[in-house]
Amino acid sequence: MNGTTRPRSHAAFARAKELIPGGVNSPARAFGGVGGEPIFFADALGQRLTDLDGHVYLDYIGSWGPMILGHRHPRVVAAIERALATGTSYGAPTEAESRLAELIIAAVPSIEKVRMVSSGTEAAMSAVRLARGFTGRDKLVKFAGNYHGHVDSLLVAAGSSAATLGVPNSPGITAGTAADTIVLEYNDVEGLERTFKAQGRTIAALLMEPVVGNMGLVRPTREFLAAARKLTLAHGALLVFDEVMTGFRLAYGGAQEVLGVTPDLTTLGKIVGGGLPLGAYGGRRDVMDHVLPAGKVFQAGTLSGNPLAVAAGTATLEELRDNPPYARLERHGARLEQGFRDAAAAAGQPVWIARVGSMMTMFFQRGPDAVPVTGWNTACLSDTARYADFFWKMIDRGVYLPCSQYEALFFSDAHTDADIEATVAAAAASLAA
Ligand code: HOZ
Repeated sequence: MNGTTRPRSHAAFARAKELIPGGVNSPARAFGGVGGEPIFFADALGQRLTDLDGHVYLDYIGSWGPMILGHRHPRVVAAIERALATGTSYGAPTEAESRLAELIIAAVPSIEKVRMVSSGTEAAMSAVRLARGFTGRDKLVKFAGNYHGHVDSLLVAAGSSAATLGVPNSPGITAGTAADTIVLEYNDVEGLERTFKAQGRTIAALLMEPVVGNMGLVRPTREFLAAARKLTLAHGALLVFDEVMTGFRLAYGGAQEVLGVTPDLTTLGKIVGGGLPLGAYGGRRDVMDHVLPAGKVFQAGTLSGNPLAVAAGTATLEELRDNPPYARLERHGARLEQGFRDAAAAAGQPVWIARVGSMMTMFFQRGPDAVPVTGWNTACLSDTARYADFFWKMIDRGVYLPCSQYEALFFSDAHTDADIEATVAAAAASLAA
Protein backbone atom coordinates (compact mmCIF):
# COMPACT_ATOMS: atom_id res chain seq x y z
CA MET A 1 0.00 0.00 0.00
CA ASN A 2 2.75 2.47 0.89
CA GLY A 3 6.43 2.08 0.37
CA THR A 4 7.79 4.15 3.24
CA THR A 5 8.28 2.47 6.61
CA ARG A 6 7.38 4.26 9.81
CA PRO A 7 8.36 1.98 12.70
CA ARG A 8 8.04 4.68 15.37
CA SER A 9 4.58 5.69 14.17
CA HIS A 10 3.61 2.03 14.15
CA ALA A 11 4.78 1.56 17.74
CA ALA A 12 3.12 4.78 18.89
CA PHE A 13 -0.17 3.69 17.33
CA ALA A 14 0.03 0.24 18.93
CA ARG A 15 0.49 1.87 22.34
CA ALA A 16 -2.22 4.46 21.74
CA LYS A 17 -4.73 1.76 20.78
CA GLU A 18 -4.27 0.19 24.21
CA LEU A 19 -5.03 3.48 25.93
CA ILE A 20 -7.34 5.52 23.70
CA PRO A 21 -10.36 4.16 21.75
CA GLY A 22 -9.08 3.38 18.26
CA GLY A 23 -5.77 5.01 19.22
CA VAL A 24 -6.98 8.51 18.31
CA ASN A 25 -8.77 11.37 20.02
CA SER A 26 -10.88 12.14 16.97
CA PRO A 27 -11.87 9.61 14.31
CA ALA A 28 -11.12 11.90 11.34
CA ARG A 29 -7.42 11.24 11.90
CA ALA A 30 -7.69 7.44 12.11
CA PHE A 31 -7.06 6.79 8.39
CA GLY A 32 -10.29 4.74 8.24
CA GLY A 33 -11.01 6.11 4.78
CA VAL A 34 -7.65 5.14 3.27
CA GLY A 35 -6.63 2.03 5.22
CA GLY A 36 -3.31 1.57 6.95
CA GLU A 37 -2.18 3.26 10.12
CA PRO A 38 -2.23 6.94 11.04
CA ILE A 39 1.07 8.79 10.95
CA PHE A 40 2.17 10.22 14.28
CA PHE A 41 3.81 13.63 14.16
CA ALA A 42 6.61 15.17 16.16
CA ASP A 43 6.90 18.65 14.73
CA ALA A 44 5.20 21.24 12.54
CA LEU A 45 6.69 24.41 11.11
CA GLY A 46 5.31 26.64 8.38
CA GLN A 47 3.90 24.42 5.63
CA ARG A 48 5.71 21.26 6.77
CA LEU A 49 5.07 18.37 9.13
CA THR A 50 7.71 15.98 10.42
CA ASP A 51 6.65 12.53 11.56
CA LEU A 52 8.09 10.49 14.43
CA ASP A 53 10.35 8.65 11.99
CA GLY A 54 11.80 11.86 10.57
CA HIS A 55 9.89 12.00 7.27
CA VAL A 56 8.89 15.48 6.17
CA TYR A 57 5.60 16.26 4.42
CA LEU A 58 3.98 19.27 2.79
CA ASP A 59 0.88 19.74 4.90
CA TYR A 60 -2.48 19.95 3.09
CA ILE A 61 -4.62 19.51 6.18
CA GLY A 62 -3.39 22.34 8.38
CA SER A 63 -5.00 20.75 11.45
CA TRP A 64 -8.23 20.49 9.37
CA GLY A 65 -8.30 24.20 8.75
CA PRO A 66 -6.96 26.40 11.55
CA MET A 67 -3.39 26.82 10.31
CA ILE A 68 -4.03 29.32 7.50
CA LEU A 69 -0.81 31.16 8.41
CA GLY A 70 1.20 27.95 8.59
CA HIS A 71 2.45 26.29 11.76
CA ARG A 72 4.15 28.37 14.48
CA HIS A 73 3.66 31.71 12.78
CA PRO A 74 5.93 34.14 14.71
CA ARG A 75 3.14 36.64 15.48
CA VAL A 76 0.91 33.90 16.88
CA VAL A 77 3.69 32.26 18.89
CA ALA A 78 4.68 35.63 20.40
CA ALA A 79 1.06 36.35 21.39
CA ILE A 80 0.69 32.95 23.07
CA GLU A 81 3.97 33.45 24.94
CA ARG A 82 2.84 36.87 26.18
CA ALA A 83 -0.48 35.43 27.38
CA LEU A 84 1.28 32.49 29.02
CA ALA A 85 3.31 34.88 31.17
CA THR A 86 0.16 36.25 32.81
CA GLY A 87 -1.82 33.06 33.50
CA THR A 88 -3.55 30.33 31.53
CA SER A 89 -7.13 30.50 32.82
CA TYR A 90 -9.02 32.77 35.23
CA GLY A 91 -12.64 31.67 34.92
CA ALA A 92 -13.33 35.41 34.87
CA PRO A 93 -13.63 37.99 32.10
CA THR A 94 -10.61 39.64 30.49
CA GLU A 95 -10.23 42.67 28.23
CA ALA A 96 -8.61 40.43 25.61
CA GLU A 97 -11.97 38.71 24.98
CA SER A 98 -13.55 42.01 23.99
CA ARG A 99 -10.63 42.76 21.67
CA LEU A 100 -11.20 39.43 19.89
CA ALA A 101 -14.97 39.99 19.83
CA GLU A 102 -14.38 43.38 18.22
CA LEU A 103 -12.20 41.79 15.53
CA ILE A 104 -14.78 39.10 14.78
CA ILE A 105 -17.63 41.61 14.59
CA ALA A 106 -15.61 43.87 12.28
CA ALA A 107 -14.71 40.95 10.02
CA VAL A 108 -17.88 38.88 9.66
CA PRO A 109 -20.72 40.79 7.96
CA SER A 110 -23.63 39.19 9.87
CA ILE A 111 -22.16 39.24 13.39
CA GLU A 112 -23.27 42.03 15.70
CA LYS A 113 -22.59 40.19 18.96
CA VAL A 114 -20.55 37.07 19.60
CA ARG A 115 -20.12 34.50 22.38
CA MET A 116 -16.89 32.49 22.69
CA VAL A 117 -16.84 28.76 23.39
CA SER A 118 -14.15 26.09 23.10
CA SER A 119 -14.89 24.31 19.80
CA GLY A 120 -16.94 24.35 16.62
CA THR A 121 -19.14 21.59 18.04
CA GLU A 122 -19.96 23.74 21.05
CA ALA A 123 -20.71 26.67 18.78
CA ALA A 124 -23.18 24.58 16.73
CA MET A 125 -24.79 23.08 19.82
CA SER A 126 -25.25 26.54 21.32
CA ALA A 127 -26.58 28.04 18.08
CA VAL A 128 -29.19 25.29 17.87
CA ARG A 129 -30.36 25.90 21.45
CA LEU A 130 -30.44 29.64 20.85
CA ALA A 131 -32.45 29.26 17.64
CA ARG A 132 -34.95 27.05 19.44
CA GLY A 133 -35.12 29.37 22.43
CA PHE A 134 -35.55 32.42 20.23
CA THR A 135 -38.22 30.99 17.92
CA GLY A 136 -39.96 28.70 20.40
CA ARG A 137 -39.86 25.96 17.75
CA ASP A 138 -38.28 22.48 17.74
CA LYS A 139 -37.39 21.40 14.21
CA LEU A 140 -34.07 21.82 12.47
CA VAL A 141 -33.26 21.49 8.79
CA LYS A 142 -29.82 20.30 7.75
CA PHE A 143 -28.27 18.83 4.62
CA ALA A 144 -26.91 15.34 4.06
CA GLY A 145 -23.12 15.31 4.15
CA ASN A 146 -22.91 18.62 6.03
CA TYR A 147 -21.15 18.26 9.36
CA HIS A 148 -21.66 20.52 12.34
CA GLY A 149 -19.57 18.73 14.95
CA HIS A 150 -20.81 15.90 17.10
CA VAL A 151 -23.99 17.56 18.33
CA ASP A 152 -26.72 14.89 18.77
CA SER A 153 -29.39 16.71 16.79
CA LEU A 154 -27.00 17.39 13.91
CA LEU A 155 -25.29 14.01 13.78
CA VAL A 156 -27.92 12.80 11.36
CA ALA A 157 -26.79 12.06 7.79
CA ALA A 158 -23.58 13.76 8.87
CA GLY A 159 -20.45 14.26 6.77
CA SER A 160 -16.76 14.23 7.76
CA SER A 161 -15.59 11.18 9.70
CA ALA A 162 -19.21 10.17 10.35
CA ALA A 163 -19.61 9.62 6.61
CA THR A 164 -16.07 8.31 6.09
CA LEU A 165 -16.43 5.67 8.78
CA GLY A 166 -20.02 4.74 7.95
CA VAL A 167 -21.84 6.17 10.99
CA PRO A 168 -23.69 9.20 9.58
CA ASN A 169 -26.40 8.40 12.17
CA SER A 170 -24.46 7.44 15.28
CA PRO A 171 -25.71 4.91 17.81
CA GLY A 172 -26.58 6.76 21.01
CA ILE A 173 -28.75 9.39 19.39
CA THR A 174 -32.35 8.93 20.46
CA ALA A 175 -35.11 8.51 17.92
CA GLY A 176 -36.79 11.54 19.48
CA THR A 177 -33.77 13.75 18.87
CA ALA A 178 -33.33 12.54 15.31
CA ALA A 179 -37.04 13.05 14.60
CA ASP A 180 -36.64 16.79 15.14
CA THR A 181 -34.02 17.01 12.39
CA ILE A 182 -35.15 17.18 8.78
CA VAL A 183 -32.43 16.13 6.35
CA LEU A 184 -32.42 17.40 2.77
CA GLU A 185 -30.11 17.10 -0.21
CA TYR A 186 -27.67 20.02 -0.64
CA ASN A 187 -28.48 22.27 -3.61
CA ASP A 188 -32.02 20.85 -3.88
CA VAL A 189 -34.14 24.00 -4.11
CA GLU A 190 -37.38 22.12 -4.66
CA GLY A 191 -36.85 19.95 -1.60
CA LEU A 192 -36.24 23.06 0.45
CA GLU A 193 -39.38 24.75 -0.86
CA ARG A 194 -41.52 21.66 -0.27
CA THR A 195 -40.24 21.28 3.29
CA PHE A 196 -40.83 24.88 4.29
CA LYS A 197 -44.27 24.86 2.68
CA ALA A 198 -45.27 21.77 4.66
CA GLN A 199 -43.47 22.38 7.97
CA GLY A 200 -42.27 26.00 7.93
CA ARG A 201 -44.15 26.96 11.10
CA THR A 202 -42.30 24.32 13.13
CA ILE A 203 -38.76 25.03 11.90
CA ALA A 204 -36.45 26.87 14.31
CA ALA A 205 -33.37 26.93 12.08
CA LEU A 206 -31.86 25.91 8.81
CA LEU A 207 -28.20 24.99 9.37
CA MET A 208 -25.81 24.75 6.49
CA GLU A 209 -22.20 24.92 5.45
CA PRO A 210 -22.36 27.80 2.96
CA VAL A 211 -19.54 26.07 1.09
CA VAL A 212 -19.34 22.45 2.22
CA GLY A 213 -15.99 21.06 3.30
CA ASN A 214 -17.19 17.94 5.06
CA MET A 215 -18.23 15.68 2.17
CA GLY A 216 -15.29 16.87 0.20
CA LEU A 217 -15.72 20.38 -1.14
CA VAL A 218 -19.15 21.13 -2.60
CA ARG A 219 -20.19 24.57 -3.81
CA PRO A 220 -23.69 25.98 -3.39
CA THR A 221 -25.62 27.29 -6.36
CA ARG A 222 -26.79 30.89 -6.26
CA GLU A 223 -30.44 29.76 -6.46
CA PHE A 224 -30.00 27.38 -3.53
CA LEU A 225 -28.50 30.07 -1.29
CA ALA A 226 -31.15 32.56 -2.30
CA ALA A 227 -33.88 30.02 -1.52
CA ALA A 228 -32.36 29.25 1.90
CA ARG A 229 -32.35 32.95 2.80
CA LYS A 230 -35.80 33.70 1.35
CA LEU A 231 -37.59 30.71 2.88
CA THR A 232 -36.15 31.16 6.37
CA LEU A 233 -37.14 34.83 6.35
CA ALA A 234 -40.61 34.08 5.03
CA HIS A 235 -41.26 31.39 7.65
CA GLY A 236 -39.65 33.03 10.68
CA ALA A 237 -36.83 30.47 10.96
CA LEU A 238 -33.19 31.40 11.55
CA LEU A 239 -30.57 30.82 8.88
CA VAL A 240 -27.39 29.51 10.52
CA PHE A 241 -24.16 29.37 8.54
CA ASP A 242 -21.58 26.91 9.82
CA GLU A 243 -18.38 28.76 8.96
CA VAL A 244 -16.13 26.65 11.17
CA MET A 245 -14.10 25.74 8.08
CA THR A 246 -14.80 28.70 5.81
CA GLY A 247 -14.64 31.54 8.36
CA PHE A 248 -11.60 33.80 7.78
CA ARG A 249 -10.45 31.30 5.11
CA LEU A 250 -12.42 31.97 1.94
CA ALA A 251 -12.16 35.68 2.74
CA TYR A 252 -11.57 37.65 5.93
CA GLY A 253 -15.37 37.84 6.27
CA GLY A 254 -15.78 34.15 5.45
CA ALA A 255 -18.04 32.51 2.88
CA GLN A 256 -20.82 34.99 3.61
CA GLU A 257 -18.60 37.81 2.36
CA VAL A 258 -17.76 35.90 -0.82
CA LEU A 259 -21.33 34.75 -1.46
CA GLY A 260 -23.08 37.97 -0.45
CA VAL A 261 -25.64 36.21 1.76
CA THR A 262 -26.24 37.33 5.34
CA PRO A 263 -27.30 34.61 7.79
CA ASP A 264 -28.94 35.29 11.17
CA LEU A 265 -26.32 33.31 13.10
CA THR A 266 -22.83 32.07 12.25
CA THR A 267 -20.74 29.42 13.95
CA LEU A 268 -16.96 29.71 13.95
CA GLY A 269 -14.06 27.49 15.00
CA LYS A 270 -10.61 26.53 13.72
CA ILE A 271 -8.99 29.78 12.43
CA VAL A 272 -10.75 31.92 15.05
CA GLY A 273 -8.61 30.13 17.67
CA GLY A 274 -5.38 30.30 15.68
CA GLY A 275 -4.63 26.62 16.35
CA LEU A 276 -5.81 26.57 19.98
CA PRO A 277 -9.23 25.34 21.10
CA LEU A 278 -11.70 28.16 20.55
CA GLY A 279 -15.05 28.41 18.83
CA ALA A 280 -17.63 31.17 18.67
CA TYR A 281 -21.19 31.83 17.62
CA GLY A 282 -22.62 35.18 16.80
CA GLY A 283 -25.11 37.09 14.73
CA ARG A 284 -28.07 39.43 15.05
CA ARG A 285 -27.97 41.46 18.25
CA ASP A 286 -31.65 40.79 19.01
CA VAL A 287 -31.05 37.04 18.75
CA MET A 288 -27.74 36.99 20.64
CA ASP A 289 -29.26 38.98 23.50
CA HIS A 290 -31.34 35.89 24.30
CA VAL A 291 -28.17 34.16 25.58
CA LEU A 292 -27.81 34.00 29.40
CA PRO A 293 -27.19 36.22 31.33
CA ALA A 294 -28.48 38.86 28.87
CA GLY A 295 -31.40 36.52 28.14
CA LYS A 296 -32.58 33.11 29.26
CA VAL A 297 -30.99 30.60 26.86
CA PHE A 298 -28.37 28.75 28.91
CA GLN A 299 -24.81 28.25 27.66
CA ALA A 300 -21.60 28.23 29.69
CA GLY A 301 -18.01 26.97 29.82
CA THR A 302 -15.14 27.09 32.30
CA LEU A 303 -12.56 27.52 29.52
CA SER A 304 -14.72 29.70 27.24
CA GLY A 305 -12.63 32.69 26.18
CA ASN A 306 -9.48 31.00 27.46
CA PRO A 307 -6.60 33.53 27.50
CA LEU A 308 -4.16 31.44 25.44
CA ALA A 309 -6.75 30.60 22.78
CA VAL A 310 -7.95 34.20 22.67
CA ALA A 311 -4.35 35.39 22.24
CA ALA A 312 -3.71 32.95 19.38
CA GLY A 313 -7.00 33.80 17.70
CA THR A 314 -6.49 37.54 18.06
CA ALA A 315 -2.97 37.40 16.61
CA THR A 316 -4.17 35.25 13.71
CA LEU A 317 -7.06 37.57 12.84
CA GLU A 318 -4.84 40.65 13.16
CA GLU A 319 -2.29 39.10 10.80
CA LEU A 320 -5.04 38.18 8.29
CA ARG A 321 -6.44 41.72 8.55
CA ASP A 322 -3.06 43.46 8.26
CA ASN A 323 -1.52 41.23 5.59
CA PRO A 324 -4.41 39.59 3.74
CA PRO A 325 -3.18 36.38 2.09
CA TYR A 326 -6.34 35.77 0.07
CA ALA A 327 -5.08 36.85 -3.37
CA ARG A 328 -2.00 34.63 -3.01
CA LEU A 329 -4.08 31.71 -1.71
CA GLU A 330 -6.39 32.07 -4.72
CA ARG A 331 -3.44 32.11 -7.13
CA HIS A 332 -1.96 29.00 -5.53
CA GLY A 333 -5.37 27.32 -5.44
CA ALA A 334 -5.95 27.98 -9.13
CA ARG A 335 -2.54 26.50 -10.00
CA LEU A 336 -3.11 23.45 -7.81
CA GLU A 337 -6.54 22.90 -9.33
CA GLN A 338 -5.25 23.17 -12.90
CA GLY A 339 -2.27 20.96 -12.11
CA PHE A 340 -4.45 18.22 -10.59
CA ARG A 341 -6.92 18.52 -13.49
CA ASP A 342 -4.16 18.14 -16.08
CA ALA A 343 -2.57 15.24 -14.18
CA ALA A 344 -5.89 13.37 -13.95
CA ALA A 345 -6.61 13.96 -17.65
CA ALA A 346 -3.14 12.72 -18.63
CA ALA A 347 -3.69 9.58 -16.54
CA GLY A 348 -7.20 9.00 -17.95
CA GLN A 349 -8.65 9.23 -14.44
CA PRO A 350 -12.15 10.74 -14.40
CA VAL A 351 -12.41 13.31 -11.61
CA TRP A 352 -14.61 16.15 -10.42
CA ILE A 353 -12.55 18.92 -8.89
CA ALA A 354 -14.20 21.54 -6.71
CA ARG A 355 -12.34 24.44 -5.15
CA VAL A 356 -12.95 27.74 -3.43
CA GLY A 357 -9.77 29.65 -2.53
CA SER A 358 -7.51 27.46 -0.40
CA MET A 359 -9.98 24.57 0.02
CA MET A 360 -10.25 21.88 -2.65
CA THR A 361 -11.33 18.31 -3.33
CA MET A 362 -10.56 16.02 -6.24
CA PHE A 363 -13.38 13.46 -6.31
CA PHE A 364 -12.30 10.23 -8.00
CA GLN A 365 -15.09 9.03 -10.26
CA ARG A 366 -15.88 5.69 -11.86
CA GLY A 367 -17.42 6.49 -15.26
CA PRO A 368 -15.66 7.98 -18.27
CA ASP A 369 -17.40 11.35 -17.88
CA ALA A 370 -17.12 13.71 -14.94
CA VAL A 371 -20.35 13.84 -12.91
CA PRO A 372 -20.89 17.17 -11.12
CA VAL A 373 -20.76 16.68 -7.35
CA THR A 374 -23.59 18.83 -6.01
CA GLY A 375 -24.52 17.04 -2.79
CA TRP A 376 -24.16 13.81 -0.87
CA ASN A 377 -26.08 11.77 -3.49
CA THR A 378 -23.32 12.47 -6.00
CA ALA A 379 -20.36 12.74 -3.58
CA CYS A 380 -21.02 9.25 -2.26
CA LEU A 381 -20.57 7.74 -5.75
CA SER A 382 -16.83 8.49 -5.55
CA ASP A 383 -14.25 5.78 -6.11
CA THR A 384 -12.84 5.82 -2.57
CA ALA A 385 -10.43 2.96 -3.31
CA ARG A 386 -8.79 5.04 -6.04
CA TYR A 387 -8.61 7.99 -3.65
CA ALA A 388 -6.91 5.79 -1.05
CA ASP A 389 -4.37 4.61 -3.61
CA PHE A 390 -3.66 8.23 -4.60
CA PHE A 391 -3.41 9.29 -0.95
CA TRP A 392 -0.69 6.73 -0.16
CA LYS A 393 1.24 7.47 -3.33
CA MET A 394 1.23 11.14 -2.36
CA ILE A 395 2.39 10.24 1.16
CA ASP A 396 5.34 8.39 -0.39
CA ARG A 397 6.14 11.61 -2.28
CA GLY A 398 6.01 13.72 0.87
CA VAL A 399 2.54 15.24 0.46
CA TYR A 400 0.07 14.89 3.35
CA LEU A 401 -3.48 15.08 1.97
CA PRO A 402 -6.75 14.51 3.88
CA CYS A 403 -7.05 10.85 4.81
CA SER A 404 -10.55 10.64 3.32
CA GLN A 405 -12.21 11.36 -0.01
CA TYR A 406 -14.88 13.14 2.04
CA GLU A 407 -12.69 15.89 3.48
CA ALA A 408 -11.42 19.03 1.75
CA LEU A 409 -7.72 19.82 1.57
CA PHE A 410 -6.49 23.10 3.05
CA PHE A 411 -3.24 24.88 2.34
CA SER A 412 -1.66 27.85 4.04
CA ASP A 413 -0.05 31.16 3.31
CA ALA A 414 3.28 29.51 4.13
CA HIS A 415 3.05 27.30 1.01
CA THR A 416 5.35 28.72 -1.65
CA ASP A 417 5.16 28.64 -5.46
CA ALA A 418 7.75 25.86 -5.35
CA ASP A 419 5.66 23.85 -2.87
CA ILE A 420 2.61 24.09 -5.12
CA GLU A 421 4.66 23.02 -8.15
CA ALA A 422 6.15 20.12 -6.19
CA THR A 423 2.64 19.03 -5.19
CA VAL A 424 1.41 19.18 -8.78
CA ALA A 425 4.41 17.10 -9.89
CA ALA A 426 3.73 14.58 -7.11
CA ALA A 427 0.08 14.33 -8.18
CA ALA A 428 1.08 13.75 -11.81
CA ALA A 429 3.54 11.02 -10.83
CA SER A 430 1.08 9.40 -8.38
CA LEU A 431 -1.77 9.33 -10.90
CA ALA A 432 0.47 7.99 -13.65
CA ALA A 433 1.95 5.25 -11.44
N1 HOZ B 1 -13.96 18.98 11.32
C1 HOZ B 1 -12.80 18.29 10.83
C2 HOZ B 1 -12.88 18.07 9.38
N2 HOZ B 1 -14.09 17.50 8.95
C3 HOZ B 1 -12.55 17.03 11.49
C4 HOZ B 1 -11.83 17.26 12.71
C5 HOZ B 1 -11.91 16.04 13.53
O1 HOZ B 1 -13.01 15.46 13.59
O2 HOZ B 1 -10.89 15.67 14.07
